[in-house]
Amino acid sequence: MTERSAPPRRKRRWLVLFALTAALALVAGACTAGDGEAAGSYTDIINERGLTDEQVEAALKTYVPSGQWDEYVMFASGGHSGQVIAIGIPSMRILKNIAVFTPEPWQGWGYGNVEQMKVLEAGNVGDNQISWGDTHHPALSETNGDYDGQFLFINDKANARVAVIDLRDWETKQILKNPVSIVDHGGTMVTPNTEYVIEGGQYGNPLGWEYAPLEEYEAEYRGMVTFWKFDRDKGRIDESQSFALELPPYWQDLCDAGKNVSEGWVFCNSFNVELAKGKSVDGADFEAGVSAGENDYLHVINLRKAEELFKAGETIDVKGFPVIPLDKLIDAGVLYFIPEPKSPHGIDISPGGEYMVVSGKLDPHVTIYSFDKIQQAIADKNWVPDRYGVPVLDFDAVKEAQIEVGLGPLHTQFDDKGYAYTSIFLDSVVSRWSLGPPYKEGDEAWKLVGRIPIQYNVGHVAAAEGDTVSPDGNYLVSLNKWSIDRFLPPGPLLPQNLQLIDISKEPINPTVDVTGTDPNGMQLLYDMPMALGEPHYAQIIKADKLNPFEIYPEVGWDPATMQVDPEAPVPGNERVERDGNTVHVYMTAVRSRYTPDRVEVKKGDRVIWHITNIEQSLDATHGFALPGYNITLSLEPGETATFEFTANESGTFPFYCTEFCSALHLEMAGYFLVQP
Ligand code: RUQ
Ligand code: CUA
Repeated sequence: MTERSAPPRRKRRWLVLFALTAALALVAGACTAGDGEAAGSYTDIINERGLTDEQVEAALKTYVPSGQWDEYVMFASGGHSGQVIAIGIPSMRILKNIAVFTPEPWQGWGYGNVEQMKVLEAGNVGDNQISWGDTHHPALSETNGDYDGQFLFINDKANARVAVIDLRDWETKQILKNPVSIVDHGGTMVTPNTEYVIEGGQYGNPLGWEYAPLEEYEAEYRGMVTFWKFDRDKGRIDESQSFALELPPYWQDLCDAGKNVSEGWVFCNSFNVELAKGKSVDGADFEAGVSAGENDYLHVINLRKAEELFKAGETIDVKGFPVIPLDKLIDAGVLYFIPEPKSPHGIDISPGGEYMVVSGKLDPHVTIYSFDKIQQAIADKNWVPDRYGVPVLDFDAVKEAQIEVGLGPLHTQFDDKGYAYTSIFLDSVVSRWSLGPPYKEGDEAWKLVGRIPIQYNVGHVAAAEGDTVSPDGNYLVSLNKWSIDRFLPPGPLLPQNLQLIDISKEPINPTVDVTGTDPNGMQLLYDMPMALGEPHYAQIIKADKLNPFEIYPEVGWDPATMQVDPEAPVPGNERVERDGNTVHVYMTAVRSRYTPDRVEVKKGDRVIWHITNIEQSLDATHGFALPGYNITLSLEPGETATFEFTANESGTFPFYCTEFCSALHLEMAGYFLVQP
């Protein structure tokens, strides 16, 4: 086997910056002076392609030369694909589609590998196998409110499930089905030290989604938020330490965890305080019924007190899962509401935890609440109870500011300069506005300072580390729902459009007009078609915080346990053993052969097949495909895997390696023979 040296480990940001500066200088020279040998050719290219100065600048800011790495990695939800998509920034190159809720053949995810099948099967609903997900909100693990690069969580809205991905190998390790709700939305978010992974609900259902007619909505239906306890040492959610809260059947939407001054509190918005039941019951469809009222409620949750109730056993049992009932939450001061104007969406906490920002989908403002004022209103008992008895805090007492940002505001991110960025769906812009003290003081506070057009209909925005305690600024990605005319049309199903925006510069003017567009210092850099599903949210982490394995640490590594499997086949102990009607295969893979390369069984035998890739070279991955049996594996260097099946079809089945691993890759094959 040939060895090759590993490329340098550290990200070479200074190199990229140097290359960028040098290239800019060259182009500047080419455009202005027009002299020098190479200079003329740049001008020719620019002229031939008809590029403007701004387009050239955008190209230079996003170009990452061959062999160099991106400064940031964005983990975007994969929407309907049920996966997570990792994208380098600023190049916008896809690095990996991490298989999560949906079987994925290249990674061999869910095609026979016993440990992977267990992870996927844990996400089944009753007897129904669920082989897709609607991923919405990825959440990187945090330490002291900052991304630590260790784990990634993601929810499946369609079936109310959460998954845990280990960022040592970027593989899914755990999937959990929420026992309380059949649909979720407000997940996943983490508390500042990843003690809990938050999963909020969405459409109300009776607890455990038992049957109840819609006429009994008010009495029988409920909302929920679940707190999954994360065990960082094990790298798994600990179900036995997890619990949920019973909430009124207002459609809980997004959640965010408090941080710094508001650590220990959790905030979730909602949008069916009207308790609309649909046309069949109310005479009004959900669209009209759910948006009929002036206000919905921001849910303010004291997580520490909720945890105390859980530990004291103040719970009811729903499908074997502990749920703290609503009356106990009210009595113990766990739950408060705050009115939110006009079909709210989004809840985002400022970096220092002082402010809670919500948007009204039908209101042109963002509304900002103060955590101090919320605490004061609670202390003053400045509330009236809602129909379920939950205290509704006085809006004016807790409001800090309202800023007009445009039509259809949704989600907000933050930068390092005291600005917030709100996606504006209907106007198709991202609005930049300034925060109040301690970020900006006096006249500079609470002001709209920029509106950059995007193409088109933005949902979430993601800024570099833009929801942590220390945002980076630099870049923002607008995750647009419609692309319309941006790309060559691949038939009527168009890709989503992820647009990269430079937010590193200060605004030029102090204020802008809310009816117009004025990027005012922001610059659109790049359009990336996303053709795998609808990425909802994304998080952008500095690449040098990630420290993945280059190869598995030892030969025989089991990614399920993140340890060496003592039973893993290794060179010298390869064999085929029969035990009654069960045949055990112990196989190794290395360039360019399987040992053994012939396995013979009888029809009806149970086959338990172990393979170790004994390679220790970077990127020396082997595949394993068994035709006719729906089995495909990806065996990364050092990895061991086991698959099981019943040899129910007799015949001759050549198996082969599916990764072009060497010059003799086609020879990496063997025969599986099933005697009739
Ligand atoms: S929210 S539809 Cu993230 Cu705007 Cu889900
Ligand atoms: Cu191993 Cu191709």
